[in-house]
Amino acid sequence: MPPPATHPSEAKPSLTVLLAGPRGFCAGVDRAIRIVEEALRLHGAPVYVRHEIVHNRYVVESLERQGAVFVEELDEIPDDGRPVVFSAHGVPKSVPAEAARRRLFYLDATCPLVGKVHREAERHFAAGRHILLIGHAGHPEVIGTMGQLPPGAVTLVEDAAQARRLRAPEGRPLAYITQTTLSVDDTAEIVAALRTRFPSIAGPAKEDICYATTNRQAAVKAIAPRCDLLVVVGAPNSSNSLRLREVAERAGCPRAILVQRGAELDPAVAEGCATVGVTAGASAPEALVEEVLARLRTRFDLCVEEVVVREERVAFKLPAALTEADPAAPPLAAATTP
Ligand code: 0K2
Ligand code: SF4
Repeated sequence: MPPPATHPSEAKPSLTVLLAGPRGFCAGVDRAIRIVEEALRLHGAPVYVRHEIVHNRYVVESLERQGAVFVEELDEIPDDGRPVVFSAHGVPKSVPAEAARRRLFYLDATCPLVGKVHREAERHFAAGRHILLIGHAGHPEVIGTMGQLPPGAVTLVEDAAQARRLRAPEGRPLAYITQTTLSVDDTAEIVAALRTRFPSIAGPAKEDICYATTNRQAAVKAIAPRCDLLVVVGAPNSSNSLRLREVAERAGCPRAILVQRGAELDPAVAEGCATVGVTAGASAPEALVEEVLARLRTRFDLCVEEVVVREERVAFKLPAALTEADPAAPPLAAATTP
């Protein structure tokens, strides 16, 4: 039997969707989630996790269903011998110190690229330098990085205006380090301001923004000028996701919005648009991108095109405490340098 004819008035308007690539999970997020899952598999529930393992409610709630218990501080955890995992964003040195004092079994899911910044900070401090950390006040990664060193060793610099009026300690050499999830362009401006004021300041070649943050921003820049609207899938407390929304608007997209998942998106927002861009922060699973596309399909006939600006082949090993605990565990992807 031929399919029923569609009345022209019932046809959905067409909408082109440009999917940014890369988008979504990075190697550090993938590793952090696998650490919690492996800890649950090897040790059973509950496994405590200090802070959201990554800034995404869907991820947190799915781990909770498997037996993870999320806390903000170690004093919320009983001395019951259960494992505790530190989140991907890193922790001040006082946290593993307190865990060791209480003889807790802890697993550190700090991204190795955040750990690299911690070691840079320690190296500068050992060389007698005062450290300027470019980052956002109150963010857990900033708290963790500042907490690698004694109070007063690190000064936070949040923007170029602060860099221009900064009063550095007299007679001390300076160094700068950065949060890993910043805006590439804003950070370049801050670094330029610091280098102008302090020409001998030590630091990385550019900044410490990670490969994943850099690539996701580059992908958004590539599609933003072609889009009438850009949807970022990510959480309001996710630094790298918030940066993607800013990058989209600065790169020429008239409107960019952040949604946590499909249900949050009113598809009417795309009414009158010819092209909508979609991306996802490093902590947002692809299932949530699929939800957003499904939501748009309720109102539009989608033509989806993926625009990939860079391939990523980065993977990080799990901590030895997990891999060596179970010789039957499947082999893990070898770590590669970004
Ligand atoms: O972007 P944020 O640092 O706020 O963190 P998430 O959204 O959880 O993304 C993972 C990055 C963690 C460390 O860099
Ligand atoms: Fe690591 Fe970058 Fe991912 Fe953060 S965003 S977890 S630094 S790879």
